Amino acid sequence: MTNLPHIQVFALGGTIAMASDNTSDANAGAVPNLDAEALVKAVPELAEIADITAKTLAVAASANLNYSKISDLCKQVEAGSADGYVITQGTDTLEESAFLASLIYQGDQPLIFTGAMRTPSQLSADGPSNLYNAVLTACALEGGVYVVMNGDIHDPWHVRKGHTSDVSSFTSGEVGPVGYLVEGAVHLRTHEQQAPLEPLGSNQPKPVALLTASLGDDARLLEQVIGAGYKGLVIEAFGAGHLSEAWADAVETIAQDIPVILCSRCQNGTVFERTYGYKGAEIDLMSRGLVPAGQIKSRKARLLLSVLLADEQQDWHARFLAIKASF
Ligand code: DAS
Repeated sequence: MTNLPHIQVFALGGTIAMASDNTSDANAGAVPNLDAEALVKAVPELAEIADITAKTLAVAASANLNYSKISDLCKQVEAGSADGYVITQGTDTLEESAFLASLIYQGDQPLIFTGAMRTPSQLSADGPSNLYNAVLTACALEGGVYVVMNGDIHDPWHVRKGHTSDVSSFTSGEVGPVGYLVEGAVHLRTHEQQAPLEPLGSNQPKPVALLTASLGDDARLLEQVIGAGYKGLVIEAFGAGHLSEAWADAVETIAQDIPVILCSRCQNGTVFERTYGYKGAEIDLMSRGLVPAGQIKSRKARLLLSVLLADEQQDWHARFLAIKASF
């Protein structure tokens, strides 16, 4: 027993836990194969700041994570007795896992997601420092869900992976990170995190499609959405929320059956609601039943809608608008 905080590390795989499985083939490539114990053992400095326990929940590339894995993770954390939790996973979907956790996690202890842009065997691997910083953050904070990468602390509602290889790939767009780590100390600026949604119980999130508008596309894929069984649709529209006339017509039909959220394929900015009046622009699309997402970005809007639709007794639209207004 020490007086150090107890931090539980849960590993889900990803580049931070990847090495080649094939010693005879130099070109075989990295695969997830390191467990949570190995990740912790590789950073002996952790023993100076926390009493760590480590458990492997998955050894996966993050493209294979899904709602049930993140939901199981949140349940394990809620049932645990550690002072804080660090989740290691692949960076490809880290922004979505952390966001989903921020919607459904009902616990009081901090839940810190991290990963690595470089495998442990690459020069200047960033996994060890990211893990160390994530544990420091879990020790310092009193609650909340955050992403710690490259010395920055991000709110899951804003964070995104913006570069395929740079260690500073994770940014929070116009709002910036909520904090940073330097000289072993956590600096967090005053900010308010969105509260989690009400517990889902046995309700399951509904399938929601995400489609991106692109120049000259004739909407034939869009027309398949309803037949494919989706219960909601998020559109990444051009600019401030604009579609071609062909897409506007197709989407109107879809919006008669299922919720359709209007996002932008731009990285930054708010979806407009009252500026452009041509066919396919935001005013027209709203009159056809589309719901503009404000500043909520498409991948987050998709997960949010999917979870809101889980509870069929509640009005998803009113809840979406309230969240959008508070964001
Ligand atoms: N691109 C890898 C990563 O950064 C793989 C993954 O996301 O699992 O972790």
